Amino acid sequence: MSDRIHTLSGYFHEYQKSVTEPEKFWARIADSFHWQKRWDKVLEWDFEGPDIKWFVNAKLNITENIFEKHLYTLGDRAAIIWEPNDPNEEGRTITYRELYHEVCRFSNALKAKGIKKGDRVIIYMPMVPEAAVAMLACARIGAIHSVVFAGFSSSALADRVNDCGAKAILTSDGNYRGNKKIGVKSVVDEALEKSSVDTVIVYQRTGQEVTMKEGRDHWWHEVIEGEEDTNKAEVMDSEDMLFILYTSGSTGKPKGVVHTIGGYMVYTKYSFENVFQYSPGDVYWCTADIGWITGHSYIVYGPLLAGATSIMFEGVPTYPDAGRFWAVCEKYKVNQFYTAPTAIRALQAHGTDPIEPYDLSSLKVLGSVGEPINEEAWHWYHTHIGKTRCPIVDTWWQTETGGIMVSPIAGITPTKPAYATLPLPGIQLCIVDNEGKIMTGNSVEGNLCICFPWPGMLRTTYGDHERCKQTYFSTYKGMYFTGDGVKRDHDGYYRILGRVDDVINVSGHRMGTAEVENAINEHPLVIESAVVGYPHEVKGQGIYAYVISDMKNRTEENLVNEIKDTVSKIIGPIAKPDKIQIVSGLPKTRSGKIMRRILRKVAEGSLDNMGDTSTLLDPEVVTEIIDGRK
Ligand code: 6R9
Repeated sequence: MSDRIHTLSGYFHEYQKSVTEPEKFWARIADSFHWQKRWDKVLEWDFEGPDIKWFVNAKLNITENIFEKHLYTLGDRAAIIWEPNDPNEEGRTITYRELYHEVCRFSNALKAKGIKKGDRVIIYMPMVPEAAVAMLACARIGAIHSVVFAGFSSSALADRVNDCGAKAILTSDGNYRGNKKIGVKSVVDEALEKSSVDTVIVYQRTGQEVTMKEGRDHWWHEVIEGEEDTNKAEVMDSEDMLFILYTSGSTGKPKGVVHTIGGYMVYTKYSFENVFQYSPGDVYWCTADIGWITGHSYIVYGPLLAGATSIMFEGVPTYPDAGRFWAVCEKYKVNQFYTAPTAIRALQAHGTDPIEPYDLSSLKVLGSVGEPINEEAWHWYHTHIGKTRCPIVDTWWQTETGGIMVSPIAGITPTKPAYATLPLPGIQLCIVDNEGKIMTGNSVEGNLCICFPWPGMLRTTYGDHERCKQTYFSTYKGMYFTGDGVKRDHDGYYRILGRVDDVINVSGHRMGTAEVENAINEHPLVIESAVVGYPHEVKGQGIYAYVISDMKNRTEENLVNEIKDTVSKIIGPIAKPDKIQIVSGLPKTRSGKIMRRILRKVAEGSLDNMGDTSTLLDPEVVTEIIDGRK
């Protein structure tokens, strides 16, 4: 625990050291891990390539740092506490020792099915402990996992299977969510009509009927039968891939962000312990899904590397009622609670009655992640959940950054509503204007970049290094560009202002407008579409789609519903547009570029000043669009 920051001056001191002597700083942090062979060099980097290596030539296995390292001291401590969707179903507590044996047993089963170091394995599973077992079993044998959120459609799943050339899919029969029972294996079956893998392993969760294809599909409980519950972890290089996680960008299909082992391990544990001020024995709960980076870094890897007790929740915040989160906090005496602003706003709408019955006195730290938290939600969270006692850590980071980048250190950094405050040690931020000029001093606003490597950063985008270079390292030379706008106020505090590119953030889920447009265009009657985000009370941003379509003999209502279904089928229900406006044309410049600025203004309802529309091919369209606004 020597790497824990305890005071504000301690934070500034550590930050200073991390900037003046980054290699020495990270070598010190990395020293507390178990390496089979130490590194020859801490860091090699070039942002042009990009080519980034941390802990060069070091050998390790990340799971030895979770298990072997903890077994003697923490073997009987709960690693995962699982809370099922239905509060009347019994939960499960899995100790470090039990988890170790489960991971070994399952990794032996994977090996027996021919899966080996370097193979890609898709995990398409609900929030059950076996999903974490699956991730760690891959890491144990050196297979590269790629978790796909179980709410994605079969076609989104097939795209990912194909893109990474997966050899196996780990899945479940079904999934419980609120009062719904959802088919999961059936989605995999559909995806495998458009892609193929050698092996599918199915965990039985709901007991619903599924079709099993002879030779390809196996039951989880059958493959682990008779397997040893110990093994020797595969020796991995620090820069071997740990996982691929697909995320949306402003163009094209989602890209596979690649994280490698050594740096990710060091960064997730360090950031977890410091940001949340985790103390041994604390019970920590992050409500994210493991399909997102937050679940990877702060349900599974960060907490387990720190020997923490991490709660995994299968359900939703409003089932059976809007008090569920607080019931779970009381039940397990949660100390650190980490959720998304969209969940806070959704619960805020139910008032404070659902909170009343519960004792929340165990809470010490509240966290927020995924999107900017508005001041109203911040105050509600602070007052009604934290009883003004608990610091809020508003953590800004991304799939690409691997771990938290800008955040208060709980209880140490003075907070300010809606501000992510200050960078963690090792994180060198800069704000640049649209020409790429670095803006120095305080009270400035611009594009957020990072100008020095940190251990948790992405290394490439799977199968397409050029795309990684273009997307992140080319907009501003010599810097990683985040895609976010930011303000540094008079105190030097950072406030994230949201995306400056064509990425929208719906309920904390990242979506590319182009990706949604492509899905809409799959409807046979759609001629063209344009998608923008607009402010939404609960979701943060909603999806507004303008669609040019041949109605044939459908009513508008039918067409709109069909389009929504199409998007659901192609991406998943989370990408369904909130509003669809059928239009006869889109505002385009003479060069054929859609003027999104205008579409955004109409969607948000700021209709008085459309700006300069003189370059439009057909200015009439704007009037039509305003008149037909949804
Ligand atoms: C961890 C995660 C990344 C994008 C990011 C930004 C937004 C995340 C935020 C935040 C303001 C915060 N974002 N945390 N904006 N304040 N505390 O969410 O990763 O799914 O890749 O999304 O989310 O716009 O660029 P990811």
